[in-house]
This record gives sequence, structure tokens and C-alpha cells, in this order.
Amino acid sequence: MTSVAVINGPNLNLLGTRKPEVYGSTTLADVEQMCRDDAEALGLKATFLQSNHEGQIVDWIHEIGASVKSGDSIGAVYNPGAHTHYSYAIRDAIKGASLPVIELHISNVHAREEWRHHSVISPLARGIIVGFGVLGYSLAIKGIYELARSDGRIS
Ligand code: CA2
Repeated sequence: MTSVAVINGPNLNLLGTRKPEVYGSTTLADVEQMCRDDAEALGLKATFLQSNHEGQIVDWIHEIGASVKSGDSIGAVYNPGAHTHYSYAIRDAIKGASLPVIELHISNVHAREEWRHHSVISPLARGIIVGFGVLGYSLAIKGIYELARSDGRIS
């Protein structure tokens, strides 16, 4: 079965346990189940990943990029967390691996502090979803599926 990766960056393991006024009360385990169900409804298998470590995420991006190249994956839905705003290592990894990525943010980063308004990832993203809460993960899975179809990478 063709896979879609869902990657979560630093601190997103805390989802649903703190700051519910910003990020809601759904846990990352709930999001994982939702993503698995959404992917399955589209005939895809979701691979769910979270790390607080930049290098680990760089390694995963390389691996998923290779899976896209071999036709085993359609790409990644990615919430880079705070890496969004400064990680050129992750940006280079996405570029180097030619990874199709949908960047997603649970909160509306543009309605928050100034430093959250800029993303170093966005120029490399195929699409961006911001401010829909955890529903954004479902929208992003549907979005990357449709892009892969219109690219002719899946039928
Ligand atoms: O809105 C988003 O999804 C963010 O990517 C979340 C990041 C933040 O740095 C970005 O600017 C926007 C932070 C994730 C931290 O997640 C927490 C969840 C619950 C409690 C504490 C942190």
C-alpha cells in the first residue's frame, strides 16, 4: 500500500496536555488515529512520526524522499513546530530529498507573535494549511493525495 508520512516536530508530543487555548485538547495519539483513518479512506497507509530532535527529522526526510522516488510514498504532511521559523537544515533536507510536503500549523501563526509569521519551510512546500486546529491534518492528507493524483504519481 502506498504510504503518506505525517511528521511532527518539537514539543508536539505535548499536544492536548497543555496550552489548550492555543492548540486545543486533542492529543497527538488522537491525531495519529485520525490520520490513519483519513489515509485509509483514500487507500493510503499513514506513517506517523514525531521528534524533538532536528537531526532525526532530517534523517526521516531523506528516507521518505527515497520512498517517494521508489513510488512507495506520496510525500509528507509536516508540522515543523518551532523549526518552521529557523531550521535551514530541515529546509535543505526537503530540497535535497525533493520531498513533496504540505506544511501545516494548528494555530494561525500570522495572528501570533511576529517571529512566528516567517517560515523558512514555506518556499519548498507544495501547500500550506494554517489555523484550522487539528482538522488541518485531515485537510493536508486530502491535499497531498490530490496533488499526487494530479502529478500522475498515483491513480
Ligand atoms: O501552530 C502550530 O502548529 C505550530 O507549528 C506549533 C509550534 C509553534 O512553535 C509554531 O509557531 C506553530 C509549537 C508546538 C508546541 O506544541 C505544544 C503543544 C501543547 C503544549 C505546548 C506546546
